[in-house]
Amino acid sequence: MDSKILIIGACGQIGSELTFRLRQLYGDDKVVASDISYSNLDIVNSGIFEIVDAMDYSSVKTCVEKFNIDTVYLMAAMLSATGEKYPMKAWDLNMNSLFNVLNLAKSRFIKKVFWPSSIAVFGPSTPTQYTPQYTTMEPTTVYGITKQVGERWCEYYHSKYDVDVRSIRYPGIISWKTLPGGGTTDYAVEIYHEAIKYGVYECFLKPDSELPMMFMDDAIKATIDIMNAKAEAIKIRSSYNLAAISFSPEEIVTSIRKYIPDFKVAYKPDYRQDIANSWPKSINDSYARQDWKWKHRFSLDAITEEMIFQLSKKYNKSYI
Ligand code: VAH
Repeated sequence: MDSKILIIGACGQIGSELTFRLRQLYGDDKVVASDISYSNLDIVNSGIFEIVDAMDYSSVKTCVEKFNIDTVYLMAAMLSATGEKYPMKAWDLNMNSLFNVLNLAKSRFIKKVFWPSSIAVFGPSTPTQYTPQYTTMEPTTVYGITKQVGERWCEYYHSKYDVDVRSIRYPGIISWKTLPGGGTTDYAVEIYHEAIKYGVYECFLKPDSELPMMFMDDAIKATIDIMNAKAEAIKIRSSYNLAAISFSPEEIVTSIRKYIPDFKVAYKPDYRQDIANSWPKSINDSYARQDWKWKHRFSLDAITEEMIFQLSKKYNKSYI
């Protein structure tokens, strides 16, 4: 049987769009989507789908052997906001899933691994503007701690066991197909849906909370580009800084009002404000641009145009 790609966490915000893109690139029969439940029927009903418990080594190994998997994209994780509500569950899911996949690669059941890190690895003592690849990293969220420790384990498995694991520190990601779950940057997705549906939104961050962000199409391209790069081009085996744009809630509101002039927003910061305050405002991703020729495409206004266009169709509204 030809070797195949496995996406673990395929029902999630990034996992679902990554699954569709990989199927487009390599064929439906070369891509196995998996998750802990049938939570995204678009994914479940559009190709090979398996229930896999990322925290259970034998569950992952059974799927890898059943489909002759050689490449794994591990997209299952508990994100920053939910992780603060359930710290031990976040640690268990985010770490055990990584160890399971790294150990399968160490034992040569699989050849290549993608594992997502995040700008959440940075903390309040990190320089906030144009945050460098190498700098102080004192994350104050459980999610950020799991990503910082996970990066160290990825680098260790590469240097000690020659595991070909590649990683990106994702910024906040904006998409229209699948709602995100449990993140601090989720406001930047919710705001478009609420603007189109109701013309009003209650934002859980302050208007000037600038954060690094990226459109999903850019994130998917970066993910596939780093995995397709020659091994010798990947000089950083912890995780690469990756950036596109940075904006604040008030800037995204200004962009949306170009299509929905009377869009109204109320700002009611909650516990996620403290998380946002601990993260950088912008990221220096020069190593990714240098090592594997990364460059982003979507500006804030281009993101808004695409989000308004697609969500107007989804909700049968006519803003474009
Ligand atoms: C979160 N969307 O908000 C994720 C991401 C940089 C943020 O890691 O937790």
